[in-house]
Amino acid sequence: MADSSSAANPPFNRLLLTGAAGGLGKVLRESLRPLARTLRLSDISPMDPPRDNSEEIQVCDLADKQAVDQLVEDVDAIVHFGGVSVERPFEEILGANISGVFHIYEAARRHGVKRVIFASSNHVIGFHKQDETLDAHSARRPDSYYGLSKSYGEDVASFYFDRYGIETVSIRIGSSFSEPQNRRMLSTYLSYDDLTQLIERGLTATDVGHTVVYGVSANKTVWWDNRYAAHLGYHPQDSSEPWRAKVEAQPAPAADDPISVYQGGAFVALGPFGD
Ligand code: NAI
Ligand code: 15L
Repeated sequence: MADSSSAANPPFNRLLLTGAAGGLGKVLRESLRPLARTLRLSDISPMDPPRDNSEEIQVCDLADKQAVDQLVEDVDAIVHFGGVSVERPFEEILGANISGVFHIYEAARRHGVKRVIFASSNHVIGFHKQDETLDAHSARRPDSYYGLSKSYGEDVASFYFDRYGIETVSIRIGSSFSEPQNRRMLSTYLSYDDLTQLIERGLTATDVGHTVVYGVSANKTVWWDNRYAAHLGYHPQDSSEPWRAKVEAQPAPAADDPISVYQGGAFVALGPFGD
């Protein structure tokens, strides 16, 4: 694979980014540009028009198997960030996240795509308490239907590697926003630049098989140990510390509030829906 730092000779011809209309998708639309001659951008929601011929826009519902199959045609790698990103009734999660991730891998198999970056989530392990340190081999404890869907996505990634040799880096993203919004996020914060570095390493490192990595910056307090993902060469450059004083000026939540107790914070107490 070519040197990924060279914009003139990017490592990929065509890279697919799903979830391109979302919060992270808009950031990645800019920051992943050096990695491919063409970025194919997709979402169920409208997106800004292509800026030039280095971008392709394709509206697609991940729940539609045939549409996803067409979406994946002629791409070299997939950065799969589309889907429901918060806790919702199971039926909403089912189409976008559960059928959606299956459709992405089936299309990857059919079209010979060999590398996927999967936006997994800390909510796969959200029922662990905040005084525990986890690594990629720690038991999963999903905290929501949403967390269950991401856990399923990791299993799909593992299966498609074992069965078909499609490699995936599943990034258990902590909290990736412009800044940490509360005390919990002082531990879970992932800067946009560190997310971009992690995706770039995930796309270009060799022999990743199915690697699970926690998507977190070099925060002062972290709950996650990335020893089993050392081969990616991910070295976070940022930290939540510049926002600590601002965050700690907020009223402190009660010590027994889920946001103070569980790694997944408030997600552990959402639902049930509709009854
Ligand atoms: P977001 O909600 O802003 O973006 C998700 C995008 O997926 C939206 O633009 C939405 O229209 C699209 N989408 C939803 N259902 C779809 C469907 N059926 N077909 C096609 N597209 C569909 O979320 P955000 O924050 O940008 O997150 C991106 C990804 O990263 C998500 O998969 C999320 O679960 C994951 N993630 C994000 C974290 C964060 O801190 N921002 C933390 C952990 C995981
Ligand atoms: C996620 O998985 C969500 O997509 C995001 O909106 C945040 O809630 C984040 O986790 C978090 O745990 O802070």
